[in-house]
Parts: sequence; structure tokens; C-alpha cells
Amino acid sequence: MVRSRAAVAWAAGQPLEVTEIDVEGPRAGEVLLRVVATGVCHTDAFTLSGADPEGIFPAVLGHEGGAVVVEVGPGVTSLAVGDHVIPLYTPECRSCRFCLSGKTNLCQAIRATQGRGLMPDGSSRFSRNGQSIHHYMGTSTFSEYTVVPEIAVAKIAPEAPLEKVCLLGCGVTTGIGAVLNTAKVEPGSSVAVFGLGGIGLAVIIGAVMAGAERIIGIDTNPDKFAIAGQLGATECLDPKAFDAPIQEVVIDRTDGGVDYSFECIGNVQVMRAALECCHKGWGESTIIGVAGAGQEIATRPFQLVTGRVWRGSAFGGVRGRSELPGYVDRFQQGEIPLDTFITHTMGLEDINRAFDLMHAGQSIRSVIHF
Ligand code: NAD
Ligand code: DAO
Ligand code: ZN
Repeated sequence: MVRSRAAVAWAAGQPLEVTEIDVEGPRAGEVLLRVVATGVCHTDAFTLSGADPEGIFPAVLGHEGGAVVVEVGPGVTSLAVGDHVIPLYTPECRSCRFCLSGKTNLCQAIRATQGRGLMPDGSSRFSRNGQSIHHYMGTSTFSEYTVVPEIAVAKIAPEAPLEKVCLLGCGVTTGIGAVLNTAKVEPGSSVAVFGLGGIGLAVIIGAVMAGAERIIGIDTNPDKFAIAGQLGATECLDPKAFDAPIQEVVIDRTDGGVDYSFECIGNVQVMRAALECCHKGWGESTIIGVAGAGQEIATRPFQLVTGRVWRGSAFGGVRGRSELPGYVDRFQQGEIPLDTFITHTMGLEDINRAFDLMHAGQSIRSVIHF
């Protein structure tokens, strides 16, 4: 058992409490990690707000971590003490039907227990004064020490700065992967990106990597436009500045619509606009944003009959153990400008400020240093 500083979500809608918790050591097939740094993603805020149908409390949130292995449980073979790692909310067991299909990154090996905020054996490693605290997304990176299954850990180059590459544990990889793996954007394409937070900006990086010719950034907060332009957006639009619906504005400016669009907000009306701004006959829209519980998307079916395609992407379609180390290497080679995303850094004691900054639209990513 180790004592760990952690930010605990006791109930929906309440600030996190920074406190000390007890973390039990790893059981079979598990590892104990010391988290060096963690990003704060919109999804953490979504769960904390109570809008997440899978949200369970009390819990240690956080899923964008950079960490070091400090203890391995019985039977662990692919990791050793001292390894630098990124925990994976989308594991990769390499033996379930989903992993073996070669068609998806959605490994299901531990899905049931992970969704219930528990380790694969059905129990929790976190507690305070004997009260059990749930895990979150199988990662719980808002704790200095966390326990994760071996299959949910990507081992990365030890030289990579964990306080930066932690962002590859979710947002940045999700955006780039959605472009390269899910949509498979081709050179010369036109792309519309709805929402210019961490995910949308990463989509812009992916679109540049893919050789897109025109990249249209769309956000209701024009403060996001400067960074979007710096990363490669060729123009930016604020939907509030137009009388016409944004899909019509995009169609007018692109000779009939874009080749690819990405929804990076979690707003079902915007998801519709993102589909409908795609070009008739071939335009494809990828949903990345996570909408609130019970919400539904709608469009006229004729939009699909006439050749537009609607897709979705989770963690950018990336198989974490196999592919995430390559993203870290691409960062090291200067291809992924993570520094641009890190607008704020702070200690764990200030983590609630990271949520305030996000809600106020003033940050891209806050990184918490332990
Ligand atoms: P964020 O809050 O940092 O960014 C959202 C952006 O959307 C903000 O810039 C905001 O101004 C803008 N916006 C809000 N309403 C808008 C509107 N009506 N029109 C245009 N712009 C609008 O969030 P983020 O961290 O970038 O995450 C974005 C979404 O992606 C969230 O829903 C998150 O849960 C989801 N997400 C999905 C995955 C996945 O694997 N599918 C992974 C991570 C995050
Ligand atoms: O396999 O059914 C499943 C769930 C996989 C979880 C994928 C999560 C992607 C979206 C959540 C946002 C992550 C920060
Ligand atoms: Zn699997």
C-alpha cells in the first residue's frame, strides 16, 4: 500500500478534492505507476459535470498521463520497473475478437470492469479511510500513484519528456489518428474542423500531415483562431458572424462542400452541420466529440443517399501499445508540436483552476505536474 496525493471527484458537479488516498499494490497482470504529469481533457470535465452516462463517483479521474513503472504484479512480462509509459484508456490485449479482427482499436478484454470503474478482477485499488474510490477510464491519472492493467500501458522512449508526451495519451493522438486512420484524408483534400480545442487543433496537425490543401477551422471562440492558423488552418470561421447556417457558408466557400469534416465538440447540432457541409457524392464526416447522455444525431437520410458518409472515431483508431510509441517518436522528431497545446502548467493543488480555464475557453491544455 502506498500513500498518494490525488484529486478525488466525490460527486458530480463538485470541485475535485486534493487529498491523500491509499493505493494498493498491483495484483496479477497489473502495474503500479508513478504519474509524473497529466493533461486535463474536456472528457474529464464532462464526467465531472454529471452528463456522462458512465460517470461513477467517488472516482479518481484523469486519462492523459505520462508515468514511470514503479512495481509490476505477478505475471507481467512486457513491462519492468523504470519503464516510461503512457496509460491507455483503450487497451490492447492482442487476443480478444476485437483486437484479432484487425478492424478496430476497441479492445474489449477489460471493457466491462473498466466501465464500472474497477480493475479487471472487479475490485478497486483506491481508498481513503477504508472507503473505496473508483477508477476512471482504466487510467485515473489524477493520482500520483495509480494501478493499471499491463494491457493498458504503452511503453515509450525513455528520453521523451513525460510532462509533454502525456498529451499523446488522449487528445493529440485522437485528433491526428482520426485524420490518418479513420478518415484517411488524401493529399490535396479540403477539410473542415468544427471546434478548435485540443482535439480540433490536433485534427489540423493531422490534416497537414496528410497533405490537405485547404483546412477550415470553425469555432464560436475567435480567440482560438491564432493557434489554429499557426498549426496550419488556412482560414477560420466564427459561425456567429454569419446569418446563414455554417454548413451553407462552408458549401458556398468550397464549391459544393468539403471532402472531409471533423466534429470536435460533442454538440449534436454541430454534428449535423459537419455532415451537411460535406461534398455531395463523396464527402465524409467523422464525429470525435462525445455528446451528453441521451442525445441523438439527426439529418435527412437523403444526405447519405447522395453519397455523404458519417463515421466516428475513438482514440483516433490508434492501437495504443503498438502505435502510440511511434507518435512519441514523431514528437521527438519535431513532427507534433505539443508545446503549442500546453497553455498552462500547474501543481496538483491547483487542478480545479485547470477546469475553470477550460470552461472559460482560456486554455487548450493545462498540464498538471506532480
Ligand atoms: P475543448 O472544450 O477544449 O474544445 C471544444 C471547442 O469547441 C472550444 O474551442 C469551443 O469554443 C468550441 N465550441 C463549442 N461550441 C461550439 C459550437 N457550437 N460551434 C463551434 N465551436 C464550438 O474540448 P476538447 O478537449 O478539444 O474535446 C472536444 C470533444 O472531443 C469533447 O466532446 C471530448 O469529450 C471529445 N473527445 C473525444 C475523444 C474520442 O476518442 N472520440 C477523445 C478525447 C476527447
Ligand atoms: O469499447 O465500448 C467501448 C468503449 C471504448 C471507449 C472509447 C472512448 C472514446 C471516447 C471517449 C473520450 C475519451 C477521452
Ligand atoms: Zn483486445
